[in-house]
This record gives sequence, structure tokens and C-alpha cells, in this order.
Amino acid sequence: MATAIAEHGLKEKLESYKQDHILACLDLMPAAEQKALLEDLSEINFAQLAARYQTYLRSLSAGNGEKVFDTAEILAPPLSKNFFSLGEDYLREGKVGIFLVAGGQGTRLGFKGPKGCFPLSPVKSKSLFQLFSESIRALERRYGRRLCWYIMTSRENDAQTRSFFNDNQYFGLAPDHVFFLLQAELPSLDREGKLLLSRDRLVSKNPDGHGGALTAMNESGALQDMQEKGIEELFYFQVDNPLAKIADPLFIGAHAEHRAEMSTKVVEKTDPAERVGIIGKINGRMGCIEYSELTPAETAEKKADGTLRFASANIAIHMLKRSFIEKLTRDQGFALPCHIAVKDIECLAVQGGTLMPVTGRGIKFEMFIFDALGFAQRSVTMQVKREEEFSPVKNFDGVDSPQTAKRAMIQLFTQWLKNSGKAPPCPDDLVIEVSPLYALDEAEFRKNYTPPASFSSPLYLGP
Ligand code: UD2
Repeated sequence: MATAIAEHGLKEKLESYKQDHILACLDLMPAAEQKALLEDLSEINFAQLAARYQTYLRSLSAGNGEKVFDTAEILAPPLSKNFFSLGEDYLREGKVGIFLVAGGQGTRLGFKGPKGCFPLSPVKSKSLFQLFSESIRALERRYGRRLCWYIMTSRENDAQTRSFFNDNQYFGLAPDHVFFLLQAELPSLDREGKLLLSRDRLVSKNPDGHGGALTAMNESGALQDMQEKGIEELFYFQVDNPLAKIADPLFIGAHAEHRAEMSTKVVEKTDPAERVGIIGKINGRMGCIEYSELTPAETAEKKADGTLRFASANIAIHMLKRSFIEKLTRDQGFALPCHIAVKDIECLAVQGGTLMPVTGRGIKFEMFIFDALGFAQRSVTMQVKREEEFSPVKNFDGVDSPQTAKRAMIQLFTQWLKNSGKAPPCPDDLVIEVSPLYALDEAEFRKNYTPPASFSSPLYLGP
């Protein structure tokens, strides 16, 4: 083993970063396991890890530090029609790519597998991935060109996600326009700053958060691919929101017209108790204020018109300029700030001369994409209607659950039906699903909808 450690130059490193407890663990492992662990260790940026631990130590004493919060300037309807047509031009000219963060699992929904595979649509139980695929196909048809879709997975769900697309013939998309990229992982630590060993006898790690998307784009070659394909702007969204208006031309246009580097869609927060991040200014820079960071007085503070002052709820839909991502990731030492979560971590510890499974409190580090807002020279914060664009699936039941998302879809489609002026009176309990391939939006619905001879629920409109 001594030679192997020397080869990796690890002994000194482990000692100087006070991680030499790992040497004792290595001593207890057979050669093949030692080799795998040494390789794993050799990939760690110890200086960066030590800096992250210092952030944790500071967080214990500093609380929120000296953060001063302010509101962001909001772009609210009615918005210029020019934004829409500019956005459409961008789509027609192939300047827009689509980026989905899909590293999450369906565990909280009681579902085994990637969250994107969760069956959600109200009539056909289509998965989130299928709904998004159909939206993208509808956009391709409308704008007369293929769109590139970049999907970020995690180690836990990468293989399953790829097979899901394969097994379903990519839901009709061109496979060479779907680019999977794997997010990286960051080592977890115990509260004394020591590395932990996972059950599989490697370094214990966790996914690096959706903020890991930036480095993943760079390291996977996705950024290079975008550049080669002439993609200038990226539409970014999360896997948990079936109402996400993918590549919304209005948003693309507003962002491009303002020459923004990173932009965000928000919905109005009306209930002070809602646990949602607020897009605003933190010490003068754009960012996302976590609900826990505002004092109760700030959370409840109202403006003269009676609405909440901190009301711009982050729905995690962004536009990012490719050149902005390139500028950030070009710098070798660039990393978004780390957020810290102290959680129970299952690991291995030396006990009685062997490695034994134990569970202890440990520190997980994650990066969040909205922290990139603070690096943007210009940014647009665009307010949209919650009932049209945001109904995430996060919990098994109650708020933000499959039931609420299905209801939101049904309500939206029922509204389209009623507004079309072509519907007989709708039953109150109508269950309706409109495939994006039938209509991507209300205007298209009005054009395409022909009332059936007899009206029955559930009603599915689509191919
Ligand atoms: C996020 C935002 C919150 C609000 C809300 C809107 C954070 C901390 N909070 O809450 O401000 O905008 O969404 O719905 O982000 N993901 C990965 N890799 C990871 C972690 C997450 O791909 O390592 C993906 C995940 O698949 C999902 C999305 O990022 O699509 C959101 O992750 P989350 O469920 O942890 O975020 P949440 O609900 O705490």
C-alpha cells in the first residue's frame, strides 16, 4: 500500500489536511479496495474542501452575518409584444438550448426511481419526462427546427434516466439532440471536518446541488456542444414542475432585449408562511433570499398597496447566457458558494480493529444555481402567473404534491376550454388533459379545439 499512497502523493496531503485517519482505514482493506479508495482520494481538491469546512465553522457563529436584503426590480405584465417576437426569432434561429436539472429522486413522493419518471398527468399518467418531451416536440414543430435538450442527472439516477428515454424511444425526440450530463459530487465531512467512508468503502459524497450544473456543463462538453451548435441562450428549469413553460418566447425575448446574463421567473407570494426563496438583493447583489433568512417582520412586511414586500417567489426557471457560463467556468478556481446541511450520514468507522457501519451527524455541501445571479452584470426578474406556470411536485401529499399538480393542470386546461367559447357547460368535476402536442398554449388551443359530439369526463386531447 505504501507504494500506492506514494504514487498518488497522498500521505503528505492527508497529513497536512488532518485527514490521516483515512490511513488507518486503508490499513484494514484488501488491496483492490485500497486501490479504489486511493483513486477516489486522489480526485479530491483538499484545499477547496478545507475552505468549505471553514465556511461551516463560520456559519456556527455568524448566523446570517451582515446580510442586508432588498427587493428586486420586477418585470410584470403587460409586457411588450416585441419580447415575444424576439424570443420566437431566437427559437427559429436555433439560438436557444434547453437545460433540465433532473438529479433528484422520487423518494419523497413514495416513488422508486428518478423523479422525472414519476407518472403525473391527470388522464394518461404520463411521466414528467414525457410531458417535457412532448412540449419540446411541439416547439420544434412550431419553430421548424430541432432543439437541443441537456439533461443533468446524478450518479444515483443517471443509468435509470438514460434507460427510461431509450425504452420509450426518446418520446419521439431525436436522440442525438438529447445530451445527458452527470453532475459531480462533493465529499461529506463529520463535524470535526474529517472525511467519511461510505458503505462501499469509498469517500462518502453527496450530489453537488443544482449549482453543480455550471461545472457539469463545462466538464461534460455540453458547453462546447452548445457553442458548436450556435446556441447562445439556455432555458433552465427543474424536473419537478409540470407547468414549466419550456423555452417561453416572452421570457427569452425579455432576457435578450435587456442583454441580461441570467434571468429568473418569479410568482407572487401572497401567504407570508409559504416556504419559498425570494429573488431579491443580498448586500446589493442579486440572489435568492432563503425564507429562513428573513426575520418574521420582514416576511410579513407589506407595501402601501397591501401586498407583501418580499413577494417575488423563485420558481427556479432561468435564462442563462452561454457566454456568461463560459466566463464563470473559464476561471479554474471558480465555484459557487457552498450551502451547508447537517444530516445523519451512514458511514464506516474503525471499531475493534475492523470497519463497522455507523450513523453520525455530518456536513453535506451543495451549490445552488441562483447564486450565479450575483455574478451577472444584468438580470431580468419576470413575474408570471402561478396558476399558469408553477405547481411543483415535492411532497407525497398536501401542498406541492401530485394531487395539487394534477389539479393545477386540470384547472389550467379547463380554463382554456372555457375561454375558447366553444365548450358546452363543463361539468364541475371535469378531468381533462391536453397534450402539448395538441396545444402548447391557450392561443393554440383556441385554434385547434373542435368540441366533440358528446362531452365526457375524463377528456384527453392529444395524439
Ligand atoms: C427549490 C429552491 C426554491 C424554489 C423551489 C421551486 C433551492 C435550495 N430551493 O427548492 O428556492 O425555487 O425549488 O420549486 O434550490 N437537483 C439536482 N441535483 C441536486 C439537487 C437538486 O439536479 O444535487 C434538482 C432536482 O432534481 C430538482 C431541483 O434541482 O429538479 C430542485 O431541487 P430541490 O427539490 O432540492 O429544491 P427545493 O424543492 O428545496
